[in-house]
Amino acid sequence: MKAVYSPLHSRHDGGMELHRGELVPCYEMPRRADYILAAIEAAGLETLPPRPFTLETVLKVHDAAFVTFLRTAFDQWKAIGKDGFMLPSGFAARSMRQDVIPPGINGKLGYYCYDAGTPIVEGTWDAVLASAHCALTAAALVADGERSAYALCRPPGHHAGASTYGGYCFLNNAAIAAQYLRDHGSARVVVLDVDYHHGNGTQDIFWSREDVMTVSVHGSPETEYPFFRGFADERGEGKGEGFCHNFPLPRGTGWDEYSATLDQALAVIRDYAPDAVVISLGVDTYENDPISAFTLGQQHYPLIGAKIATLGLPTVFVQEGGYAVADIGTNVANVLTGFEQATA
Ligand code: OKP
Ligand code: ZN
Repeated sequence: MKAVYSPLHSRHDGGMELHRGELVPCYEMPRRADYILAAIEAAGLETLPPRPFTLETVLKVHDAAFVTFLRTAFDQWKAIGKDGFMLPSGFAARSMRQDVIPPGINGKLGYYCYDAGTPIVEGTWDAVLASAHCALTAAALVADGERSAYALCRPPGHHAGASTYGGYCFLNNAAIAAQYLRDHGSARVVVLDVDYHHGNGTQDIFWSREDVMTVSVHGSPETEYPFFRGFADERGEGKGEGFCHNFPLPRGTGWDEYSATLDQALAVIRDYAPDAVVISLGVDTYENDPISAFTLGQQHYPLIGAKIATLGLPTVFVQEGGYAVADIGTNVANVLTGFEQATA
């Protein structure tokens, strides 16, 4: 399997997040990608740089004003004499107006962002765009006939909605990959999200669409981030009704329950009979993950890859979460090699 990687990810660094009432360095840090790169190279994957792309596909899944905001936010921050990292200090929550986009940067942050854990620094846009280009390149490889490809995306993307960001995510790399596949020969695409956290951004983007099904297996929003999405009764709307499937699981879930649930998710995907699948690949389901509470061990990640391979579909893997930094590379490489061995 080919892997796509850009060193520009490291431009997104230096931010702090509000975590349980304290400002702490972000769990989503550049070293994550360094460990993944080392592990996939050791596992024998060939690594390519991303190709250049226009914003065409990005603008099919994200609002244009939102993309402009992400591109120019730090410049506006500097224009008011600030530096460092930007976090919002007020949100457009219930009872607040959603129809007025604040002209100032502090208002804009709260309008587009929905948590206090997703800082923007000077290099964030460069990293975000490179991350999206990694996903697009992996999708292009698969659209051009590769059985599978892996995008080492950082920052991650699955919490980014059509016009919202949060959860360390800015542009939705998996949604962008899915849209690219739709535009290059796949009539039906599924995004299967196996990150510990619900893929609320991906669900938002495809909520009213029947051509891209979203399926997510995750820690229950009753106790886990993003708290307000990811319940089992969310099924899509309009033309998209019935094309969204959520499988929330309680804290403490281990391999037996997890694998049985993944089997159910795969059965839903088979029924839909897609032409391609995008995997939002988070490995924060790992027992040692510092912000998650499933109990999967290292030995389970090849099995996840092998299960995904049973779909027999062109497959784009897009990196999402995983914060047990020292083991993240091993766990990612294990999914990919498990997939390849089951395919061969
Ligand atoms: C991103 B991904 C605590 C606030 C919540 C957000 C977790 C985002 C996970 N500081 N942090 O799905 O792995
Ligand atoms: Zn996650």
